[in-house]
Amino acid sequence: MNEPIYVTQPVLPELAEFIPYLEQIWKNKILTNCGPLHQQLEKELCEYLGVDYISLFNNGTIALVTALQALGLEQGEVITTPYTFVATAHSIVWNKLTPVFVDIDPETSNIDPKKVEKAITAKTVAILPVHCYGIPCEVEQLQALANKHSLKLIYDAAHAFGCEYQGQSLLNYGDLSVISFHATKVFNTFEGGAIICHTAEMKQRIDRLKNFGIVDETTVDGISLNGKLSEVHSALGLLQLKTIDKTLEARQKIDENYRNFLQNIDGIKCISRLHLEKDNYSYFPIVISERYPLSRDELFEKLKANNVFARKYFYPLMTDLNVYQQFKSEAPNAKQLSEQVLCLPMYPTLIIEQIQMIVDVIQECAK
Ligand code: T4K
Repeated sequence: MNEPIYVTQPVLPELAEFIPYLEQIWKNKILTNCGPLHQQLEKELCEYLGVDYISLFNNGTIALVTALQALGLEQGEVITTPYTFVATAHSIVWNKLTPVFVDIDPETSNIDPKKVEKAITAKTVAILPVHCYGIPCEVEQLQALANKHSLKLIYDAAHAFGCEYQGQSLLNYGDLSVISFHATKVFNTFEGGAIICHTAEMKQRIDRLKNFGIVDETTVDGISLNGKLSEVHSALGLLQLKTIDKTLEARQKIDENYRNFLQNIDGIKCISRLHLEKDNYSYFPIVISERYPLSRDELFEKLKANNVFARKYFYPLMTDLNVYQQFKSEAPNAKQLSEQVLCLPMYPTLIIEQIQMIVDVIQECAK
C-alpha cells in the first residue's frame, strides 16, 4: 500500500534555518507581547502582501472575533455564508451577534450579493463574506451594498493569503480582512492569523484588543482576549516568507495537472478559479455530479481505500449543524455544493505520480 496522502501537508523550512532564530529568542528572552520578530513579520507581510496595516494574531478565529469587536458591533444581524468553516459563524455568535445565513453562487462558491441584498433588514449591522478556496467574492457589489445600507464589511479571507485581484491585494477590500496562518494553510506559522486594516488608528485599536484591551499599565479600555502571536511563531513566519513564491508556483502546477488530467471524466467538474493577477491555489475542490457513477461519499470512501484522504470542505453546512438550528435558513445552492464537493490533496510537495494515481482512482470508478 502506498503512503497515505492527506488533503494537505504543511510547508516547513529546513530545521537548521530555524535554529538561529531560536538562538536569538533565547538570548533576548523576549518570547511574546509583540516583540522584535513579531514587529518584523508585520512589516515584511505588509510589504509582501501590499497592504497598509496588519496585526498578527495567534489564530484566524480569535482574529475574526476581534475584527467584529474592533468595528464596534455590539448587537444586530450579520449576514454570512453557510458554506464555510465553523469559525466564521462562531465569531459572530461569540460577539452576541445574530448570524443570518445567505445562499451562495454555485459557480464561485461565495455568497451571492443579490441574496445578500434581500436579506438586509433594519437590524443588519455587517456582512461577513468568505473568499472560499481563495476565490474572490464579488467585492464591488458587496461594497456597494455596504455603502448603500451603512453596513460594515469584514472579509473572512482565511484562504486568501497572497491573492491579488484587480491590481491589488484581495485583502485590501472591505473594512477589515482576516487571514489564517494555520498549519493547513498556504502560508503557515504552525498556528496564526492576522487582521488587515486601512488606518493607523484602527491598527492601534486592534493591537489593544488583542492584548486584553490594555492601553497602559493602569488603563484597560475593552473587555477582550489575548490574541497575540508569539516570537517563535513569528520567526517561522519570517522564514516561510522566503519561500512563499516557490510554494505558490508549485501549487499552480498541481492545479494545472489536476485540471488537465480530470478534464475528460464525465460527471467531474473542477471548480474554476477567476483569472487573478496572483492566485494562491489554496484548495483543489471538485464537484461530483449525478452523471458520475458514484456519489461524492462513495468516491470519498474509494479514495480512502486507496490511502487518499480527501476532505468534504465544506460539509455539513452551518445551517445543518445542531448548534446553529436556531439560525436555520434555506440555502439550496450551498446545500447541493456541500453534498457534491470533495477537496483533493493539494500541497507543494505532492508529486505528479501521486496526482496521476489519485486521478486514476477517479477515472477507474467512472468506467
Ligand atoms: N475561516 C475559514 C474560512 C477557515 O477555513 C478557517 C480555518 C478559519 C476561519 C479559522 O482559522 P484558524 O483559527 O484555524 O486559523 C482545518 C484547519 O484546522 C482550519 O484551520 C481550516 N480553516 C479548516 C478548513 O481545516 P480540519 O479539522 O479539517 O484539520 P485537520 O486537522 O483534519 O487537518 C487536515 C489534514 O491536514 C490532516 O488530515 C493532515 C494534514 N495536517 C494537519 C495538521 C493540523 C498535517 O499534515 N499537519 C498538521 O499539523 O480543520
